[in-house]
Amino acid sequence: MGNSHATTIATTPFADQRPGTSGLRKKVEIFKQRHYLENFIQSIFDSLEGYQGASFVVGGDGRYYNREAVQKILKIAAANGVGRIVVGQGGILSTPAASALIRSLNAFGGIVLSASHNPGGPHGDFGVKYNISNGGPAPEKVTEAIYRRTLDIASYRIVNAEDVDIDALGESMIGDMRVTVVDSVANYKALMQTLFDFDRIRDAFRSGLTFTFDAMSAVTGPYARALFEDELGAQPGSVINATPLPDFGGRHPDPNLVHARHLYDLAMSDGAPDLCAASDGDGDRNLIIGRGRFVTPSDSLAILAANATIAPGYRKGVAGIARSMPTSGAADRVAEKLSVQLYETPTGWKYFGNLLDAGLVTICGEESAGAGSDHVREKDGLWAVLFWLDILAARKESVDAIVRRHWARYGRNYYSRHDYEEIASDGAHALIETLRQRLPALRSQGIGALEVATADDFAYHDPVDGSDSKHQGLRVIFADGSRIVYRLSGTGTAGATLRVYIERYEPDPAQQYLETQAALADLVTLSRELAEIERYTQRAAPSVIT
Ligand code: VG1
Ligand code: CO
Repeated sequence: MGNSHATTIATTPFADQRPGTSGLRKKVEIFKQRHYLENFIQSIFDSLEGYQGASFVVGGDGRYYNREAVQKILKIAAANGVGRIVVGQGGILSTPAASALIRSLNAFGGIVLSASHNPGGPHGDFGVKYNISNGGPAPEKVTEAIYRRTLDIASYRIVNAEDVDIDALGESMIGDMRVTVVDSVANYKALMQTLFDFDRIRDAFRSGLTFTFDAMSAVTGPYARALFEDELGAQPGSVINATPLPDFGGRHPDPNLVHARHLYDLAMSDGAPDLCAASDGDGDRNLIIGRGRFVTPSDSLAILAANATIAPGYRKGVAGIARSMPTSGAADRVAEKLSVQLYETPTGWKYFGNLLDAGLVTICGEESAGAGSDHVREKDGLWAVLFWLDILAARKESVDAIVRRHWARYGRNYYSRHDYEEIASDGAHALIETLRQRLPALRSQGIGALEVATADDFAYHDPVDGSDSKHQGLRVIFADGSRIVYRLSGTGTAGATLRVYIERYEPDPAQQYLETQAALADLVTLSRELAEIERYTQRAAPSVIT
């Protein structure tokens, strides 16, 4: 077979939206439209230079349409002159495992199929993300080029060939392109073994550490079984919902206090495991709940950074810490104590890539249940869980004790995010626009008796490549360090989602044990009044509070 089998198919531009924070996410029905996926994949190749003959990685979270999409991508890649594609068995690769594989193989890039924590199934969401050679999400200049191409694409190329068997490990050819099907877990597992003390964690399990990991019927099931049960000796059955299902069993694979409520209830119950954890659809998020103690993602980031040298992979210490702007300032206090730089970036993992590549930061994270390090260029759910297990094994203290000590030492950042989902897009944009206009007045006059230290529309200047990203969220920072941040989601697929992030710092240990919403009540009320949320969204209360 050769490229003689490739045909060029006429098509028309289809783009109605820029790819968001994490690639292109749409309803399955849209992706299944004639030429839709094909157009997007061709637009990716059209935006790249010098990839002919090179290797790419392809895999996804196993959701509905994953397998069909893999086959189409293989045929389009072959027709575009790609040299080799490495596919996870069955089309399965978690987002961090795909990132790791791109790096291990020195691949040109990778295509990751996922809509992350969004629901799956025929009526759910699908997504495509392009990752570059460092293993991370494509930076804005690349996603922008892809988007521009989708506006004027006129044809795509595809090889006429039989589907490739992606379930059997091994090599085959499609046109002139080599296809290698690899074990989805092996490379990732080997990487984790270089970072954490597996013997120590094994001993902890042997000595009775109890653990429940919920894979939420999504991609981490096979990874979690291989790592926690087979390799580390956690009790069989510690990993629940371990089989990836195309519709995630009809649930949202979103490890938060709403969609993983059962895990929270388990952690708060009598006889709860020492650690309860979960990951999302594509395996890049993490949820950490100790017995009787939920750990906010912002606190988790800070605690991992503060304890980093416990893990063999970070024994030399951290070069710097990065967090997304809406993430709480807990990590800032740790960076200060460690005398390392803290970088504040816009929301979305792609902004961490340059900092990691340049060696400026070792650990980074987001309030949205994402944490990771320079081992890959994506956030990594199982990495965070292994890190916690290693810390628990080393410190031989409970999650609760570790968190309390952390607060006593660094202070507590009370933190909550209020989401108003699926609101009308016009109203959402009007709210942001109106508030943006009012920021200068807030800055100079304050709000009632409250002194405003900063009120701005967050902009980021990348210290590595010098690029600027504007309009990354409105923030109102008060003189005492409390903050209210407003931004619109870039990952939703229906209407708009307004996210409101609320934070208050409490240095006094005697005041660190209030219920979170109670501790933030005044700021929550203020957040609604300030932006006239009800008026613009027709909602008196948020749909999700995390
Ligand atoms: C959300 C989170 C953001 C995260 C992004 C992708 O984006 O807020 O922190 O990076 O999802 O995560 P947004 O624009 O909806 O707020 V994932 O697990 O969906 O790749
Ligand atoms: Co995800």
